[in-house]
Amino acid sequence: MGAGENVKLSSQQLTQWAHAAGFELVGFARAEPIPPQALTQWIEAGFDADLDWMRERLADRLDVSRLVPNAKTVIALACNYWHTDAPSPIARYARGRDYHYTLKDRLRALRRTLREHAPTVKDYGGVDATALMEKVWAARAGIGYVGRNGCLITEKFGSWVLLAALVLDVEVDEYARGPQDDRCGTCNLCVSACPTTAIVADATVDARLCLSYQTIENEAAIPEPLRPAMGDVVFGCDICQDVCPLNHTPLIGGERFAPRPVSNLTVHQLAAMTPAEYALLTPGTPLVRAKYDGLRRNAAYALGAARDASARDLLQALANDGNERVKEAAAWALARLATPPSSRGR
Ligand code: B12
Ligand code: SF4
Ligand code: SF4
Repeated sequence: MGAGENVKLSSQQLTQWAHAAGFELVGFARAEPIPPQALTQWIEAGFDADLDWMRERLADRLDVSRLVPNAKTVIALACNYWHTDAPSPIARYARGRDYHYTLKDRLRALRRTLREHAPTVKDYGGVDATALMEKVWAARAGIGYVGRNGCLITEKFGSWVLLAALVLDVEVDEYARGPQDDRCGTCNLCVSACPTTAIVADATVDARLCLSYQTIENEAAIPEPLRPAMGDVVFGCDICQDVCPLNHTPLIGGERFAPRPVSNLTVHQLAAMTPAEYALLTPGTPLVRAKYDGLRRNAAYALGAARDASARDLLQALANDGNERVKEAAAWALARLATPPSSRGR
């Protein structure tokens, strides 16, 4: 079985295997090229900030047959990760074990079963930092649609899903007819709630303005105009998902997404974290991407954004920190404590 042979895999069988591997949602799309403008316009506008790897494999992203010769099918896969409404300055996806591990484990299990039954099938799969446009494949495979807030929204779990995709060089017997119906309608709640106006058009997020990018990816100082929006945001941002009415009946996700103790820390506690606490609380979570100093830098900005006067002593200590980024953030926060909010409340 595989390229060249006219054999089709059963989508029902593959769905069962994917469910057994731990994926809640499964869909099938034909591996047709993606219209380039879905990605090139975004990059040309500079919305990719300094995510250079988005440009580097542009051609592969748009045509999966460059990844798997004679690619016929893309299986889109999703896991529900929602757990709790308890407030935390850490975005939901990052409160537990790093989802990359969980989804990769599940993908490995699915591939293992596939190989047992169809050993000659060639595949390419991955989670997040691969050359696959996961939201486009999820939409094409009928798992949901890309909402105005730029997230893939599903009927069952809202947008509280994380995605993976697997390209095969064999057809399946049934494909989705395309994205689910757009249910955003005239709603604009995400656009008005975004504190930095990062949703610049329908389904289009300018990463440069997005607090998710700024708090996770940007190692340099966060641009000054964005800092006042960081009051409750230290790592990642869920604001445009929290306000979404399609997210208001969430279901609890699997144990492997359960929040860990680090998600109970307040902004103040995150800013005051010692290296020993960091070493105890963050390994295995996505927070390690920001590293110790990145988390404290973000938390210092957040204290300043909230004009938290009770943090003055802590900020004064951080303003003498050994790390330049933490120092700069603490100095900005202290200066902000000394200035009253403007008439716009910032
Ligand atoms: C770059 C990136 C970011 C950037 C840009 C965000 C964005 N909206 O694209 C930044 C750093 C800001 C970011 C933030 C977040 N991210 Co992110 N990110 C990615 C990444 C690596 C690439 C996405 C991408 O290519 N964007 C570029 C744009 C141009 O492509 P696009 O998003 O697909 O959008 C176009 C198409 O969808 C097209 N379109 C719409 N419908 C259809 C239908 C069809 C058929 C076609 C052809 C096209 C099409 O219209 C859009 C505009 O042109 C993906 C992983 C991956 N490999 O795909 C994760 C991913 C999108 N991120 C994810 C998550 C969880 C987040 C955050 C929620 C994290 C957080 N809590 O802080 C935020 C959400 C911010 C937001 N409102 O979008 C999840 C999203 C899950 C979901 N339910 O959507 C992904 C899929 C990772 C994963 N494996 O689960 N992210
Ligand atoms: S994640 Fe936050 S900053 Fe980014 S678009 Fe959504 S609300 Fe705006
Ligand atoms: S908040 Fe409203 S407009 Fe935004 S994604 Fe949800 S339904 Fe769509």
